[in-house]
Parts: sequence; structure tokens; C-alpha cells
Amino acid sequence: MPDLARFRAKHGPFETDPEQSAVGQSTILHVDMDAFFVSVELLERPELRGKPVVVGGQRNQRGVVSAASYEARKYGIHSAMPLRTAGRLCPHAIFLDGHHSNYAEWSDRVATILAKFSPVVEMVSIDEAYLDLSGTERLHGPPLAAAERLLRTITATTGLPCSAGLATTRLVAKVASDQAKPRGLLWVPAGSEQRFLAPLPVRKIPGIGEVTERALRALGIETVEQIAAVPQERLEQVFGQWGTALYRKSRGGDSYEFVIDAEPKSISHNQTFGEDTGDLEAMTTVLSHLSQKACKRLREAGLATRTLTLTNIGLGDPAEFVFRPFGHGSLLLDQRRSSVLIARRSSIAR
Ligand code: DCP
Ligand code: MG
Repeated sequence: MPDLARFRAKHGPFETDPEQSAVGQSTILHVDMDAFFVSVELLERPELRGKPVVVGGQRNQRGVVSAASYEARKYGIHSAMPLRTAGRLCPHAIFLDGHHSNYAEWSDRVATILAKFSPVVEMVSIDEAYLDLSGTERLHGPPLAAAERLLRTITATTGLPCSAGLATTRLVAKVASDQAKPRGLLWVPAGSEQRFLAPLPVRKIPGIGEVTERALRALGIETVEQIAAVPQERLEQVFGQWGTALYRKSRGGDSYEFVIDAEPKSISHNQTFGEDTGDLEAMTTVLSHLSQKACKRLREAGLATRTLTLTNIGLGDPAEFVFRPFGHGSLLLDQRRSSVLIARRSSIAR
């Protein structure tokens, strides 16, 4: 994993004046790997290319789909769907177990390539990142050309397909990369953000989930354009502070400005379980593995820490366990995703 500079999100006013936004440049690039876990598995099984492939476990297991190939998606299969449902939707789909340490390694390789294109890279998940390409023109050429070369470099170097969106804001760049998938690059020129977002269903906007979608539908709103047509006061009346954000998002703005922050805030490692487990011994083994990985990165970065944090994100009702090997701290496990955060910025020491 290279030393990555990071964006720090900071609230700031969003400029809605179209003339202002037209002078801005599209330099924010959002890169997201296509069907990431599937693509990594296919590196070792090229004969499965073009077939409906599901990663996450076997068709008769109790777990959920981690990733589905684009061919499998044609049958309605998607991430987080029960494996058994996926098996019913596409009986001839190929089901593969996940190999999480492989995905983390490939993610690091992609991050290394990204870092060659900009000093400002934020990996926001295992397979996606934001880059600020402003100021890189002398080295890499205009942002669009650099973005195209970056995608080609990733695919040529790793064999993994990816997509990207280039825009003036993180929000529009992310929506653009999603629209570009698979294997696409979409550029939204400065000044055309609102036109680009207008026809899209509201769910395409990051942050709008099922609940907001339902509330908007109750108001007769289904597209981004229809949100943008509602006065800010009305949105705030219905949604409170979230209404202010919706007003801004529907115009392509996010409430972020970017401040380069070259120091890592934390170093962590995580793993998603293929299926539920209540086996404390198995979980202890996974946590030991995760902490070894995270500590290795800590050592590589020449850092030490006093604080360890264990987090767990899951779908079901959590059960609580005390995780003794670390002496203190409790571990909430719903048995699906477990992650170990080894160091917080405040406790990192050089
Ligand atoms: N993932 C997971 N469980 C989920 C969602 C995702 O385990 N509910 C894992 C598997 C994905 C990876 O994270 O491959 C990246 O997630 P994405 O949302 O980017 O999905 P994909 O990369 O699979 O597909 P896309 O081409 O739509 O980005
Ligand atoms: Mg992806």
C-alpha cells in the first residue's frame, strides 16, 4: 500500500451560480473497479469470462452474494442478495467462494497505480477511490487524457476492468463512474452537472436510499430534475437538514471541499465473512489475522500506536462478545463483517 495523501471532507458553501461552476475544471476523478471480487476470481479462471458468476459462497449456503458478474446481473442478481435467491434466479450461474486476502492485495496494487497519477488520492473502499487531478497537467496532460491512461494502465497492469467518472465534484464524479460501467469513462464538463443528473432516478444520488426514495415518491418526485425543481425551503420543511443536502446534491454539489491531508488518520484491515458464524474461536483467528495485517502496515509506515479499536458492521442483530486477546475493548459481532482498526490518528506516534 503506498503512502496516500487523502482528502479531508469539510463543510463549505456550495456555489450554485452556473457561471461560477463553468469556470471550475473537471478534475475530480472517481475510479471504481468493475465487479471487483468476480474480476479477481476470473484472473485465475479465465474460462469463466462472459458467464454468470457469483462470489460469496455456494448456491445452497445461507450467506449473501458479495459480487455478481455483469452477466449474472442480467438475471437480477446483485450484491447482498441471499445466495439461494441468486441460485433460483439463474440456475446455471457459477458460484465461487470469496478469497478476501486476494482482494485486499489487488486493491493495494490498484492504489499503487493511482498514486502515480496524483498526490491526492483517497481510497474510499476496497475497490474505489477519488483522485484530484488538478495540478498534474504538466506531468500527465489534460485530466481527461490522464484519466483514460490511468484506466488503461490499471487494466493492462492488473488485468482487472474498471470505470471512472471525471467531474467538478465528488458527487458528480461518482454518479458518472456508475453510469460509465462497465469499462467506461464518463466526463461531465464543468457547467453541465445539473443537465447530466436531471434525468436520473433519485436513487442514483449517493446518500439517497430506500427511505428517502419512498418519501420523495410520496411527493411525486422520481427524478433528480424533479428534486431540483422543489424550492429549498420546501425540501427543508419536509426533510430538515437533509433537505438542504438534497437541494445541493440535486444540483451536483456535495458539501465537501478538499483539503490535502497527507497523514493517515487510521490504519485498518477488514474482512467480510462468507457466511454467519457464532464460533468465537474462528472469529478470534480472523481477528488475529486482521491485526497482523494491520500491524504489518503500521510497521511499514514506521508508526506505532497505543489504541486499538474493533468495529463490526453487519446486517443482523448483534451479539456481544468480549474479545480477550486485546485485553480490553468489546467486540460487537453480528457474525458478518468484522474489522479491526489498529490506530487512530490521535494515537499514532512516529
Ligand atoms: N461487496 C460485498 N458486499 C456488498 C457489496 C460489495 O462484499 N454488499 C464487495 C464485493 C464487490 C466489492 O465489494 O466486488 C466492490 O463493491 P462495488 O459496490 O463496487 O461492486 P462491484 O465492484 O462488484 O461492481 P460494480 O462494477 O458495480 O462496481
Ligand atoms: Mg466496484
